[in-house]
Amino acid sequence: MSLELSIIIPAYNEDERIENSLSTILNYLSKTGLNAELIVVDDGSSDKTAAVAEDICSRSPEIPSRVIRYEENRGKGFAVKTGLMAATADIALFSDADLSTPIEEAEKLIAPIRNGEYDVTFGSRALDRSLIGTHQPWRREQGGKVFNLVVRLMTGMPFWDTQCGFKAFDLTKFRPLLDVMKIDRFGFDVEFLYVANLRGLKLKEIPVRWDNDERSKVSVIRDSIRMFDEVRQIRGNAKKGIYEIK
Ligand SMILES: Nc1nc2c(ncn2[C@@H]2O[C@H](COP(=O)(O)OP(=O)(O)O)[C@@H](O)[C@H]2O)c(=O)[nH]1
Ligand SMILES: [Mg+2]
Repeated sequence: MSLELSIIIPAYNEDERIENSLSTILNYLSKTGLNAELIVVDDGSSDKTAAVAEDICSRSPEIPSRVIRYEENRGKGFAVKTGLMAATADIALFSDADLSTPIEEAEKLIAPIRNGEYDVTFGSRALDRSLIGTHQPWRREQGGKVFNLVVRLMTGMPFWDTQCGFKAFDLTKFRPLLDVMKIDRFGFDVEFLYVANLRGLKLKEIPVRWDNDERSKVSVIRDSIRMFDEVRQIRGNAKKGIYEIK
């Protein structure tokens, strides 16, 4: 039977959280019979992330899995792109390593791609707030709203939450676009959606559950400044025509 799905987990210093998350995903795959591979991308962690991931994966030899590791921390965007390039199924899903969106929500994103309705589907915490169990800290939540407003104004995209760490792709259509992607850190989601939209792919923002894990790796000040700068770069690149088909 051919592979239906590649699940990609970008991971930076996740040796505390990843064991539980990977076990949950592997159990979900066994239970549902979904024919998927699991790809963990260790983004230059200084802890035991890769070793822990390899150990958990080796306990489920019936499920194809791989841990990709590089030495230098390059950012979540770089990690996700590395995973998408390595994926061998036609549909890929990436998820944050803490499974703040439970893996059971995967079907909501995958089904519309499988049936050809959409090419990129992405989780949203803005469309149905009743699905949020544990909220992000107030400061992060407000920051997220401001960020999304800026994204709407600067890119003209009609979405309410570009940053949820749960997104799926029809790789037959999305993989060729990876060549023009420039953003390696947390602004990469905006670039993904911007370029996909520009190139005529069909995008759908889908409400998903979210139970925030407080052990965030995001530094509010440093990463927010970088993210706004990355959105500015995306706009600059768009004006220069970098994202157009050559
Ligand atoms: N902070 C951070 N996360 C990274 C990086 N590279 C990959 N990641 C992964 O990106 C995801 C970010 O999740 P998390 O820290 O929980 O962010 P939050 O839930 O938005 O606060 C996790 O899966 C991280 O392991 C990086 O350079 N920095
Ligand atoms: Mg998190």
